[in-house]
Amino acid sequence: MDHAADALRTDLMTITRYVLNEQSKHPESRGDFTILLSHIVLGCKFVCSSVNKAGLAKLIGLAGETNVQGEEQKKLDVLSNDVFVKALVSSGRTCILVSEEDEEATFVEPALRGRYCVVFDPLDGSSNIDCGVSIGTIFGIYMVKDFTEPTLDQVLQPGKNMVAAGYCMYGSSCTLVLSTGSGVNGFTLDPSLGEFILTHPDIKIPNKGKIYSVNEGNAKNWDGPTAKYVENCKFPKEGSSPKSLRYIGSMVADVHRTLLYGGIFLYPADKKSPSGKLRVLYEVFPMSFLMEQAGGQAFTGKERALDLVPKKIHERSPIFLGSYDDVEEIKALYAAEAKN
Ligand code: FDP
Repeated sequence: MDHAADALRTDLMTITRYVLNEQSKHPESRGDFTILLSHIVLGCKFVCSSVNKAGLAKLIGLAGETNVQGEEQKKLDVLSNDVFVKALVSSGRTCILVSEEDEEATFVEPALRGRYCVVFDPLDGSSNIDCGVSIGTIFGIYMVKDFTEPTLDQVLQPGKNMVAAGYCMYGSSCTLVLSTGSGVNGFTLDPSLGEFILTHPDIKIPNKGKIYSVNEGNAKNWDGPTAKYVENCKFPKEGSSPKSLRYIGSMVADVHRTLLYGGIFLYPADKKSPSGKLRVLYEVFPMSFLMEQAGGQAFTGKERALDLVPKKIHERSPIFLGSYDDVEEIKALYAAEAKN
């Protein structure tokens, strides 16, 4: 790579320019998606700025409430949720919002309604906030034909019906990874410009990776295929090298590394949590959508993750996602178990 040329790069592909370019490929498009995305981007910039100064601005710690998942809400969780809900409603392009932080879906008032449903986790990995580990926002977008009478069925759709998905990671840099259904692109926030610039065009996950990522503290409660898979990662057959273990415990950061370096991220079912931990609509679906768009796979232990049809907005599912060949291995183990 020519770093000197890179440093002098003057033709900046901002996320807005990128989405406008994509929009121009669809002459029938009215720019609604571009407007919606600009409101999501604004939310991400606000949360990024709040995360960066959390310690200084006394944003660390608990807000004193418990959310629908029974988890204590952090001040930053509450703030991020408020910002995203307001940004999405005021875009005038949404009709239903489902947030990890809100028990019920938000139905946007008629005057501000548009044809998109947005499912999101405003600040995922929040147990990592107080120690400064990378956290992120995850979102998925559905489009509905009729938004005059919005109903919950419009968001209780399989993930394969999403029109776009992405996440923004608040880490050593702020990175927004987006797919609108034709590949995956990564944009890094240039704080001096206040703009997300295309830095990771057309991300493709390696077909096989050297890393597995799982909370091994749950191992005693795993089912057979998960236990066998992790055993194979550590003690592979026929002299191949063992995989390295990396687990941050913050889904956005663990999935981001998996997407760039390859390997597999697992949050399986276990005896204590038979449906796993991660939520279908705003964790499993967006990340599975991105993985497939980057050439990887996502599997629930039973089926392709994006084929799942959720019955409730906060439903959970086990998930195995990452490099194509690595996910094939766990699929084979579940298939073998189903046969016996
Ligand atoms: P957190 O509880 O910190 O909000 O679903 C939330 C999540 O983090 C994910 O970001 C993360 O992958 C997972 O939970 C971590 O769970 P464990 O602590 O059980 O490993």
